Amino acid sequence: MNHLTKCVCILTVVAVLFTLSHSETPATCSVVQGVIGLNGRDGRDGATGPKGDPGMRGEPGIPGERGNPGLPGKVGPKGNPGELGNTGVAVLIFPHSQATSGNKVYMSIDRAEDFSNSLIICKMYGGILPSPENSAEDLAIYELAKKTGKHGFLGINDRQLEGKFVHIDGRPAVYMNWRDTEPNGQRTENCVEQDPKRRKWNDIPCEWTRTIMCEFKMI
Ligand code: MAN
Ligand code: CA
Repeated sequence: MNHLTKCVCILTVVAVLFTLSHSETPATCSVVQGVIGLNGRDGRDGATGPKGDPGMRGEPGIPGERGNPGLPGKVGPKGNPGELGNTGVAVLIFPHSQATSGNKVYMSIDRAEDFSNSLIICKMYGGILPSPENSAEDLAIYELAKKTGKHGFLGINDRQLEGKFVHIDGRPAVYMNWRDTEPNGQRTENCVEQDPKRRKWNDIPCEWTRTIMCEFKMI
């Protein structure tokens, strides 16, 4: 090919390219489609939502069965010693000349008083004037009188009603142990003494003084 031919050919190619690049309607070209790309990754999870409202309160449950009883507690501390009973006090006050019958104890004090004062003194220490209900008690009181060697008042008396002998609490005296010819005092002798030598009773004036004997009950 000569130069001129080459020149014409180049110009033709330039003209075609110029026309294609400035044409409103692009020139139809055959395009080969590429392979489809891979799917993208899943998106990230959204932020955590706000906390929900609390649920409704449930119905109360059925009460359980009662448990077994607990074990007993420990043994408590030892208590203080008890107070001295009447008899204990009486032994301290009347340390001499005791005699007993059953649960009754008779004691004397080396002092003579009339019936009323003797009554008060025995009561003061939780006792009474000796009031024998039977032969055994009368014997014990006699033994006490024998020890002191002195006569002593009994609680039995007829101060309220002449000839009706009663105990301090008003009960009629059932058991009695009078000396022969006693009681003979009528209205002047309304109290009773125990004889320390003969184990017999005699009625005497309540104003006389006699060695104090008292009766206490042992509990
Ligand atoms: C004598 C007797 C008793 C009487 C006393 C006190 O011993 O008559 O009966 O109680 O004297 O008078
Ligand atoms: Ca008498």
